[in-house]
Amino acid sequence: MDEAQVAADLKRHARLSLGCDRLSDSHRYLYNALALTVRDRLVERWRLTREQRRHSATRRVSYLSLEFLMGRALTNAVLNLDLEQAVREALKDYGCQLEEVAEAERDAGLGNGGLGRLAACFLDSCASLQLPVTGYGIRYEYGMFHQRIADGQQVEYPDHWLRDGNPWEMECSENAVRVSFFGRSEYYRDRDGRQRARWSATQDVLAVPYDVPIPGYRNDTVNTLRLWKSEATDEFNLQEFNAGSYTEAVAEKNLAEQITMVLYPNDASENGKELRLRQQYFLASASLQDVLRDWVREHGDDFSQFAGKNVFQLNDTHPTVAVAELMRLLMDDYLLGWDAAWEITRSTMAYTNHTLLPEALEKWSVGLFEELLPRLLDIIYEINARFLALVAERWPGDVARQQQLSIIEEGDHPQVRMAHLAIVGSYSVNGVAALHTRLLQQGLFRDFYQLWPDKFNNKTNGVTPRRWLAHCNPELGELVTEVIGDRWITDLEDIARLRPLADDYSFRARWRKIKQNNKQRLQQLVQRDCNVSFDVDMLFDVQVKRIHEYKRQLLNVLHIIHLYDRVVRGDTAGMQPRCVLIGGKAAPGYAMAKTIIKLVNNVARVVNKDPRLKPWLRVAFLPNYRVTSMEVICPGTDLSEQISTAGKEASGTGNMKFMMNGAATIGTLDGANIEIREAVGEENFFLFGLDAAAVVAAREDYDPEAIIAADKDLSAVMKLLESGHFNMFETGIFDAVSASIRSPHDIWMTAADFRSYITAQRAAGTVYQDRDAWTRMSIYNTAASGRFSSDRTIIDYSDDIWRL
Ligand code: 7GP
Repeated sequence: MDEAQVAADLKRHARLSLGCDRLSDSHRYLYNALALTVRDRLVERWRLTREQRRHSATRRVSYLSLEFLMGRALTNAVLNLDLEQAVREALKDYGCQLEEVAEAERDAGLGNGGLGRLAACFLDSCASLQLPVTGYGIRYEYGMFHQRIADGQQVEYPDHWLRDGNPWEMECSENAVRVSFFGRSEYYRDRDGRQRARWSATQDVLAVPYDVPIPGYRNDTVNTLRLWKSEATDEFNLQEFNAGSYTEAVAEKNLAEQITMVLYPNDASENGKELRLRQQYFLASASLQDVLRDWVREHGDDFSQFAGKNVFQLNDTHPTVAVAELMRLLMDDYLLGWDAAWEITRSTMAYTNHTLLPEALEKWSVGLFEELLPRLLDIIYEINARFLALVAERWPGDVARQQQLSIIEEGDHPQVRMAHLAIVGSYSVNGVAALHTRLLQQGLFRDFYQLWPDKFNNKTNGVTPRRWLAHCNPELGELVTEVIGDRWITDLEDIARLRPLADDYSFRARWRKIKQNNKQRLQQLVQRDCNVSFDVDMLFDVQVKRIHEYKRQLLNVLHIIHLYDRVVRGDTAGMQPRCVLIGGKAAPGYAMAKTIIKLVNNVARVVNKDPRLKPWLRVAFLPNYRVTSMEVICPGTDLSEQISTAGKEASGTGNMKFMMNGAATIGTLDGANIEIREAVGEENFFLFGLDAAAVVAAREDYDPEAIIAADKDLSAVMKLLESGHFNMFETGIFDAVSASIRSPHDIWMTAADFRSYITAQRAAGTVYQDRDAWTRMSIYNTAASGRFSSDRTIIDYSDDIWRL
């Protein structure tokens, strides 16, 4: 029935909503008409979901995140609403495939990497589990930059993703709120003689919400992602206009709109820029005001039940100023006393940490805070004073301990430590994989853990099996459904039932055929975007993720150079031919990461143009890696590279997507790799390298020069790298790279893990040559991926932290 209706709606939207009569020229119009057709089916369910929630007594969760890396929405909605048949049918009238039309959608790239994509997977799981969770984020006008490669180097282009409009957002200007900056704190006594504070002489901007529907999987639930856009307030220009300063007035408007103009493209590194702090406060304040306004609408100004009905999950420290902002709103606007406000704050805030890297731990200069958010700094000081009194009680006379734990880092340039504010102001602190949480407890947040052991908990990450298997790998998904039913889509643990089928010859053959088809798709992408010919009969070895030294793309390159060296020397006995794909963006200011991209490209050029290498090795760097490329990459991958220095990758989530799609992992004992290996069994995982404890121990007297000298393969690789073989007319460009490998201070320990990495790579190549053994391993990986569904993660959050 809906089939005819979808077709009719599509026509109507094309004609009436978009006013176009020729759709054939570009898929753009057709895409828009289809998006509106699908959206119609979301809107009613959306309203009903909101309606039901209003009348339910359960707690609601606000997931606060500066990043939501959503990717495309159309195909996801089509899958979750079960509209595929109807849509395909309707598109026949236009002689179009759904896949072609879907290509017209730009990725919503409102995030950098793992942290932002995790937030997106969480939203899908919350809606699919019908949990009352609202995402709160920023509607960046420019998302993650577009990466092009010119002469082997990364060049950044702005991503004006909203240029052609966004059919998935609904502006709700009636729910706009004001957010203040600058000004000063003022203290006064109210009529009852109580001391009160207010923030005066502020400069305000408007926060306007844009709501994005988040459909659950075939369950009629539609949750909300509310993204805030900054705008100038209406009165902003009155005085200036009256004074005749038209241009100044308009300039001020720009200033207000700057706040949500661009996503900061730094992954796991903090950056200290004033505009970034403005973004953080803007999100925190607007979202809290939104929740409080809803509360007051229902309950008046009685906040006694508020904490039982609300949770704010802070996605890393980025939105942590919310701790102080909730205190301010409750005290200054709703006139609660400190103790009542604090009780509410510390029982509604929960904090997730996503990294141990010290450079990513946010600190804001006290001076900046004082200027931009004076009232909030007052509150932070007060929180800190009370907290330090507690520390003094617990460890009497231990001044050093007080300094270590203080929210304020003293010194010539005092700083606000946002992680400390997050821990002190919340009732739950979680890491994102077992090892990561342990390292938080024993290392980074040790003293806090001693103080409040019960606050700390682990929530191992997961990814949504809808996007990351059902949607991106339909052939495999259908095979799985054919043999075990479709329950896995909403209960991924059920996919374990595939395991025995690994013994079935004909099942293995079908499995292999699907992998070949997916490799074909990937091969086409690489041909189109890299102009490199991959061969689907070779092993596809893939590393895609942000470029960072700790992730050690460099170690991967050393392996490539080693293979090159072997082939050139004629040492190819037993060698497995492979195609290596590397992709990812470097933060624009991260010179070493950019040099690594250049190195990958230069090595690829030398390898690919040498006819001797053709039967053995092909190398490509994929430009502009993003969610949509991963949807083609992970189904077509044989070997997943998860090779970070142990103790540095908090969890990893790409590792889970590859596993789900039947890739084997070569990896270190880091992040969720450890749990992946446990789940699939050590015989189905290519382990190498030092573990986290050994990394720390080895650092004591680390001597990479000695390691290089003792290893003739590594010596040969270094020699090639340093001879200029990969940078003939670009003298010296890789000096910093080789210097870092040779440095006794190389904290990434690249040389230390080289030998065991090469050995593990050889083992993987050998297993691959036994097609049946490899296919079994592939099936086992998919079958063991049940734990890594974000549904499981969200159920854990819901049970232990949110208590929904
Ligand atoms: C990432 C971690 O690096 C990654 O290991 C983890 O899987 C992911 O978060 C999700 O938990 N961190 C970031 O993307 C990031 O920006 C800085 O961290 C705070």
